[in-house]
Amino acid sequence: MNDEFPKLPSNCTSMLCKHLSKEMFENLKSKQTANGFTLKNAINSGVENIDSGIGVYAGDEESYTLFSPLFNPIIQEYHDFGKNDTHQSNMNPDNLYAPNPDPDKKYIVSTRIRVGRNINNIPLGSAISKKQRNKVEASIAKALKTLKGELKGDYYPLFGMSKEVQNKLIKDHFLFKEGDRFLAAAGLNRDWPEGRGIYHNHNKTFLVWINEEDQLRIISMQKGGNIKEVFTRLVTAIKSIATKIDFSYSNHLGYITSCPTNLGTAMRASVHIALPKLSKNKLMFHTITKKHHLQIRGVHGEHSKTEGVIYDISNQRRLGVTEIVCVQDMYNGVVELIEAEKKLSK
Ligand code: ADP
Ligand code: DAR
Repeated sequence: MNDEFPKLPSNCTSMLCKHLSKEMFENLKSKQTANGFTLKNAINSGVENIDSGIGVYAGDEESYTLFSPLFNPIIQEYHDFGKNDTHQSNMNPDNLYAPNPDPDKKYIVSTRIRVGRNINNIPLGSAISKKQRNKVEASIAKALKTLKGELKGDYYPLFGMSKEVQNKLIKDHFLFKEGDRFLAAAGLNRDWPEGRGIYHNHNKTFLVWINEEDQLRIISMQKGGNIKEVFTRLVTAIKSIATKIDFSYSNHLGYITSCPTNLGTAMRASVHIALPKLSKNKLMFHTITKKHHLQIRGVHGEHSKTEGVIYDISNQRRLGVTEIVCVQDMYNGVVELIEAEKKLSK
């Protein structure tokens, strides 16, 4: 991409296209962060992928202040969070009301709650060097090896992993997919697969992705709808890992992440849920998900298509709300979706 304002087609609906003006581009294009990250680096994913929803990534915490004329309106629009707002964290499971909404296992196939984390004072994935990324991998893997009890497990580097093992882990929803074009255009896939990998316990209810979109994705997941059990396991793991690794955090933006949609709690709490009747009543379906600030994804993650009548339903809000609110948003929405599904089945 050259020094000129990027060619963004009129049908581009990303937040980048909506908020990047020619004047803003001219004012910011010659600036760079201490890690050499530029505006052009930050917007390249949205320029190359005009079907992006957002289209921007940060290369370090400084990106969010240096390029704030672009990031602030995107953060405001996505999270309803202003430039002078502060973020609060609350991960106390006692504050979560979430008795299993599907004890008969008729609707919820599985529950997964994840957070993104990055190491303080290290560039994010879009600006990190190969040497830094390999050091990040080694330090996180070393910290994970100290985990005990249910969290005890092993680290499996992507480098050297057989395609058969890798593809099975992806198919079974445990491992990130490969070759994501949005991440690639953001510089997040450089030197792939070196420095990337997955840690998991014996029964794969606790997993950690290393150096995908963020330096850590800490994940708790299991079959069924025991959302509180999944959340409690995740919080226990986060607290244990935090004794070994200093996470990048600010009072304004919470946990710092590559994508602005993950700032704050960096938490996505999701269920895979079968909704055969609601799938035919889109208005009712989307009215309920909108009311509870929920997002609908396909069962193979972001940008994937829904398979049959099973949907990935998760919280949309991550910044300016606590971790409890993220999970409560998802829980309350799932309760209402199940009620609506039951009514439509009568
Ligand atoms: P992320 O949640 O990390 O932002 P994705 O939406 O791409 O990333 O999902 C990553 C993987 O996690 C995908 O394989 C997806 O199918 C799986 N996944 C997400 N939610 C659930 C769930 N509730 N149960 C099982 N797998 C899930
Ligand atoms: N490809 C980006 C994704 C934005 C939100 N999802 C993340 N960060 N995984 C887009 O702009 O669509």
